[in-house]
Amino acid sequence: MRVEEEKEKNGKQKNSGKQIKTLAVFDPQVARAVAAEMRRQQDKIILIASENYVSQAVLQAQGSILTNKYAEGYPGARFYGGCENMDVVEELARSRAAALFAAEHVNVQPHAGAVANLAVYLSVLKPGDRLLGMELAHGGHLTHGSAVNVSGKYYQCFSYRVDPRSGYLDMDEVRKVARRVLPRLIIAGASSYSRIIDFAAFARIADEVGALFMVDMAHIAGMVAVGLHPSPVPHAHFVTSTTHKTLRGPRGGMILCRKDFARDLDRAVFPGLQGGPLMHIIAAKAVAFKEAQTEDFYRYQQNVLKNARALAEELKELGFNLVSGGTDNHLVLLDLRNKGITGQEAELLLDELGITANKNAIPDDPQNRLITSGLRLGTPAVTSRGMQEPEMKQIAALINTAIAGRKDSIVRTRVKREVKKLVAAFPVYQNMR
Ligand code: DSN
Repeated sequence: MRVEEEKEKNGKQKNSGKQIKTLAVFDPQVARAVAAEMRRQQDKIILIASENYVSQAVLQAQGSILTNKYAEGYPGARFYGGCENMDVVEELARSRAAALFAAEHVNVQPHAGAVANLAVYLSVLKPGDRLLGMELAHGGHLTHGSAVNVSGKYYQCFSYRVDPRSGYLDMDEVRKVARRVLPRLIIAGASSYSRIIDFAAFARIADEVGALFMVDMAHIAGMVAVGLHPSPVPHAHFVTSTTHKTLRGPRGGMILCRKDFARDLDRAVFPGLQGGPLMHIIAAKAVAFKEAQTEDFYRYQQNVLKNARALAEELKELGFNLVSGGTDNHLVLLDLRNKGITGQEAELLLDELGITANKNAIPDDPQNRLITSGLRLGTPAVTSRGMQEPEMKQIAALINTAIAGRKDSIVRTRVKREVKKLVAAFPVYQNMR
């Protein structure tokens, strides 16, 4: 044992006569960056609504030798020999996701959420067809028809917006736009919308105008998995998601769809858009789906929601304006205009003090999208490290103090110190180097 440890320390192991060098020995530059990132993730309060900390089991699967295997095709129908173990892994991922979300068909191969969305478009749209999604500047996503994205270049894209006064989606307005545009595909789903989306109402509108209906549930997938957010699956022809946000799996995408669309959808993913699937990531997805079936995961999602409400309430008490006035999910969107600071300034200031969040456009933002008037905050990551409502209140107070006292170096030092104390009490990846 001691000898093994010694070898490991030297970063060298003997294997069939070949010397295997660890990352630290072979590439200290990359190793140092990874170690520094580990410290950053430990030492900062991460409030980026789309980020999380995966479990060691997910990390292990993701870092496994499955990365060595080509497995183009699908279980039972591969283009390479030696895929028997890949079939096991992909079947596990597919069947677990199907059970978790009560889906008729699942494709776990998309490398990312963006690819998942594009695969749906490729499977049911022709170039030039009309697509209707939520406006990016009102909380939608780049891949839902933004002019700078392939979706906006290959299809005719239209968008609906939130009500500027309430900050809520107005389904009468969505219906009006849909009736005017007559899209082939309607997309619901957002990256900075803090309210429940009425998927049934969207489905009725899609039905009325003869459109297909897709939901991108990337942000809310974890809550949907445990039934703490209404599921889009019964209402939509397609549901896409990433697996790394509230779902707390590896970085990647997936698609759920109805049986009738399965064949074309699978073909759109492979060979339409991708070649070999990332089997190590698919293994990690399988692990994450298993985790999502546990009681612990249910409690985790409950806490994500409780924490977001506590953060929102406390920030309101402290005089912050919240777009839509609050939250029903894992995120809060602050309108910073009454605080005399832009989103960009707030992001930089807070990160310097140890709180990481992202600047974000608010509906009809007077600032451009690199500056913005908003800040998006989310609770998935801090909840994964065990923080609860008292800590959310503390974080709200730290944000307030930092912004109010940003010109005072004594205040800034005090905030930094308190952040340090807080993160030290909630370690991440203990005992890992
Ligand atoms: N970039 C992600 C987010 O932060 O919401 C969405 O893809």
